[in-house]
Amino acid sequence: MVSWFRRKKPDAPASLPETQRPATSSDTSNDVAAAVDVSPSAVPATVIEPAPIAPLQADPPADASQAAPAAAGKVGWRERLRKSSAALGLSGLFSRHPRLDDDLLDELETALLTADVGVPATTALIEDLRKRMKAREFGDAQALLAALRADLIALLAPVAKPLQIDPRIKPFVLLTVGVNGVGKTTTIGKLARRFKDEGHSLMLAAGDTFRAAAVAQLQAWGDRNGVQVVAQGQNADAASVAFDALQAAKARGTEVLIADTAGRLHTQQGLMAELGKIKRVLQKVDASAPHEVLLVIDGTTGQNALSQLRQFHAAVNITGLVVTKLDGTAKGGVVFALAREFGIPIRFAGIGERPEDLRVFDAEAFVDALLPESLGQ
Ligand SMILES: Nc1nc2c(ncn2[C@@H]2O[C@H](COP(=O)(O)OP(=O)(O)O)[C@@H](O)[C@H]2O)c(=O)[nH]1
Ligand SMILES: [Mg+2]
Repeated sequence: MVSWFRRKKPDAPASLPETQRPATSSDTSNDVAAAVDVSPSAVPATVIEPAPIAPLQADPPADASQAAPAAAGKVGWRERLRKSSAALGLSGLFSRHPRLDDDLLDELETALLTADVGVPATTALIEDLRKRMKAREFGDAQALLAALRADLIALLAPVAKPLQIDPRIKPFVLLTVGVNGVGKTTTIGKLARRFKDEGHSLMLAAGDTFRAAAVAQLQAWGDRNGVQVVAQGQNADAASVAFDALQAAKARGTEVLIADTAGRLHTQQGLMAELGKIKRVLQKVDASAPHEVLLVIDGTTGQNALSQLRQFHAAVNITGLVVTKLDGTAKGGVVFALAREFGIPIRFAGIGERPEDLRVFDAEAFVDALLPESLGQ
């Protein structure tokens, strides 16, 4: 399936025309443009070197346990997604309705809607099962459950596309966006750990200059993983932090640069304008940057995730998703709604707060974690 967003040019302009942008004091696009045109040294950034600076690894670590995120199997998913599977409540449902009839489908429909799978995806799933049930395709409820599993996996398969770091692009720039509190900074910390374990050299840019704590939080993750963090003070211009970081990463031959951003500014429009500006300023250093724009979505927000994706996509052309907090929600079904409505790749799933709790999104493992164990998966 060719996703519609892929047909967009990577350098498509941000959807907000300049005239709509609020003239807040923090909106200093002209200042940034000026700063960009003069020597970059005019915008001093602090490159915070972690102490001690860990040597950049050329080879993957010998200790396989460090590669836990990728290696961990389906059991981990099931344990962590207990709340979501409780929401689907399918085990109980099938024992209450052992007969293949409309009551079973009605209750299944309610279960899917409750888990925030959304009306269009739920309707499509139920209609498919109803047609096949009428055609006597299923011998028993267990067969219907197996068909549901296959349908759910088919819905997610087109978006289960892992992020590939193109080694020809140096630095490969990841811009991380999303509303406040969704888990952007935590995800960046987990990604830093993952990329280090994979042997990549990397740098982080503290682009959430709106909150002082956000810079400190990113620096803590950088220290923990021996990764350099480029930061300026609080209220610094986020675009100039990103610009400095990309210049520094380029000068050092760093392989991956991950930029954090604010999730809240004085206004929502101001935030979208700032993100668009960060993207344009990065493109002054490398016309192909950012190479991945990751929208981080909190899995507990339910259907609101769809409108967040719509807004951020209009501003910065989202190329991948991270759905976090799937361990703590009964609304993980929103993943199906996102897949059906947008077709944008889901790169990672956050299923806990530990560094190893960021998993490459795996459609089968996710679906099996939601379904009763009786399927034997
Ligand atoms: N349970 C759980 N908590 C998470 C996950 N990802 C992030 N968090 C927590 O969500 C809170 C907000 O995260 P933060 O990274 O600061 O969000 P940001 O504002 O988007 O940068 C923190 O307490 C994180 O520990 C996850 O996958 N599972
Ligand atoms: Mg943050």
